[in-house]
Amino acid sequence: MSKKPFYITTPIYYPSGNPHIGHCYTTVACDSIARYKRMQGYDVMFLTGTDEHGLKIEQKAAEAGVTPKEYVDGIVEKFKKLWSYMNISYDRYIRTTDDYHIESVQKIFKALYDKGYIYKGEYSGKYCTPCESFWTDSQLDENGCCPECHRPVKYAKEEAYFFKMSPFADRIEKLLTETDYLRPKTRAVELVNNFIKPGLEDLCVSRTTFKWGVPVSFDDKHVVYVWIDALSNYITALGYENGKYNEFSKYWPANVHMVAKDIMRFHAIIWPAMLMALELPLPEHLAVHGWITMNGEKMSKSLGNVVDPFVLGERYGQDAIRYHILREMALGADSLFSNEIMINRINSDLANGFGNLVSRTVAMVDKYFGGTLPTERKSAPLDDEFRAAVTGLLPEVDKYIDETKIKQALEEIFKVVDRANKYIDETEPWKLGKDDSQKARLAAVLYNLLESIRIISALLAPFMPTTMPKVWEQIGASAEDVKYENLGKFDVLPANVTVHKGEILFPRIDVDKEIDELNDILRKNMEAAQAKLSAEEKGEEAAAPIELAPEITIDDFAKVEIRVAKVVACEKVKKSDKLLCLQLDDGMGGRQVVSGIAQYYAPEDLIGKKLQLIANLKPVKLRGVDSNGMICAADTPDGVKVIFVDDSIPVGSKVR
Ligand code: ME8
Repeated sequence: MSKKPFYITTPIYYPSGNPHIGHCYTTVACDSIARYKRMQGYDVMFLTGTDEHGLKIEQKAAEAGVTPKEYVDGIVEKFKKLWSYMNISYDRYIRTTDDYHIESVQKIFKALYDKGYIYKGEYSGKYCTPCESFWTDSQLDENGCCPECHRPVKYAKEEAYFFKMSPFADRIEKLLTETDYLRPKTRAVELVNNFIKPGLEDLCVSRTTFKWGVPVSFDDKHVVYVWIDALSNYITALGYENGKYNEFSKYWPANVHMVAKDIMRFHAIIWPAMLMALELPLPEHLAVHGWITMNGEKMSKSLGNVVDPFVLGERYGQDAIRYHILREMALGADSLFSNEIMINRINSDLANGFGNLVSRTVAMVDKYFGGTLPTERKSAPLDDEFRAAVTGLLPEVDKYIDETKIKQALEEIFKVVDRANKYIDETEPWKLGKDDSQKARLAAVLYNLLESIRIISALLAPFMPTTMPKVWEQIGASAEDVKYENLGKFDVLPANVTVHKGEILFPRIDVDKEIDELNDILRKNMEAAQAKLSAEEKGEEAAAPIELAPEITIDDFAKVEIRVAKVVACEKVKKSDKLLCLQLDDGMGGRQVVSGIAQYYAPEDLIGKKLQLIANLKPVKLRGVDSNGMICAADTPDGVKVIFVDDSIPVGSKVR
């Protein structure tokens, strides 16, 4: 019998800056579960995407001098590039600017209005523009600022549509406290006490103060405000109320929505309320994880404390990064990002633990049997316990994946890695290898080890999809051997299996050297990100890092003769858009200079002005016109600007 399809989603991310390790966590976690479920034979739909509307995007685009769509297009490319780099196997990528999504959102909004769940009212409160959130006074931080990004909030008031939440309060409370919807369930208490018990407040679902959003179809002064637009993505992406896809009945309700705690409330209360109002089935699970934190705060673009996944991936490989973030984060809790923890984890689990198990085993098959195991094998009582430990792994990992507890799944797998390394110590194959009468025993030990590696690597493949096929190559496992059906039993590899020594899977990292280097790189990246942020806040372009030309001596500089000169005549060079021909009084009888500044100055802007002339530059012809020297100008973000000098400085004066 074929299995029920499996549907898993990440949040749709704001394309308001470069994606960082924090975004990677949810996406890599969902990817691993999606891959695991595919391995189990499920028909999987793994959805991710971007949440592209809102005031923040509109403002950023205006600052960058592009349309909001042009702005988000650029960043969406960066997200997609990162997902491809991190081997994210999403099946669908939704953008809330996609026409089909807009069509569905308009219909959903209208349906909720027609059913009487949406009504028109007025909104007032403290508003944080960068976070696009209204906050109550008690939610503000100790300085009266936004509790999320700690920037100032302002009082705001506007006509708006509201979504009536109260009719769903009882059902939502039951959903959170009596079912397995919310994971971890311990978080239900805070939701019930903070939001449901005091009386569910109606939700503001439209805005009139900006335009970059889905227009309300029956009142075009309003655009749909973030949550109805954003949350609907989980169903519009399947074709709900649009003709683009026809998979709603196949995949809905979702099995797992995974999000971080900052958007738990929206997914635990508002999303179920919306679905109840639309009379749609509810998703099975909402898995809420904590934040990847750095220096005590959530890693986030708006705090500038972000770590670039490309920098880490280039140094340690994508799989090591995937493993590290998955292994550190327990469902519901935060996890601290630190280079030390990451490097130690990679060394202990991947280089010394699993990598070493594979390389030692393959090397021993090579050394003692020329790469191919003999079929004659001799078991020992110890083997049974070892085999049981390895074959017992599959149901454990299955269980943790079904509970969306990835950290625990990996912990179980690595317990068996440790068990296998211990089996090597217990059986001492190097001693068996010295004794010809022990060849059959040695073959049995090595075969058991290869079998354990086959099972472990197949179970690790959803988490580290690039490295595991290399392991299969090394241990001589075929695609069939690592199929899910073969992971609960031994004796699957051919009795006379042949191994192939290969590259080191996870090179050991020199901790002291690497930590200094990496801290330095990450610090520089973060400083650049923070400088860019404060420049953006001031509405400026971020300054590119300045790279100086190689050092020169004073004697080198003395070779350059800079003199003050006055422009006495100026005209455009014929058939050139770029060149102006200047006649200069240089205090030495006059000269002609051609300069590439026609795009920035009209001839009359220059006549009568004094400037700096490189007077001893070798003459050249530009577009057939003689040029004797060069005038000094600066490259600025607004184009080239000539360095004019004070009129009181006589022509011919030397500049030094
Ligand atoms: O909230 N640690 O988008 P967003 C762990 N568009 N996860 C992190 C993280 C961190 N430091 N930083 C971000 C939005 N994330 C809305 C969602 S859904 C209908 C709309 C992850 O770009 C985490 O999954 O702010 C969080 O929930 C998500 O990014 C929010 O990303």
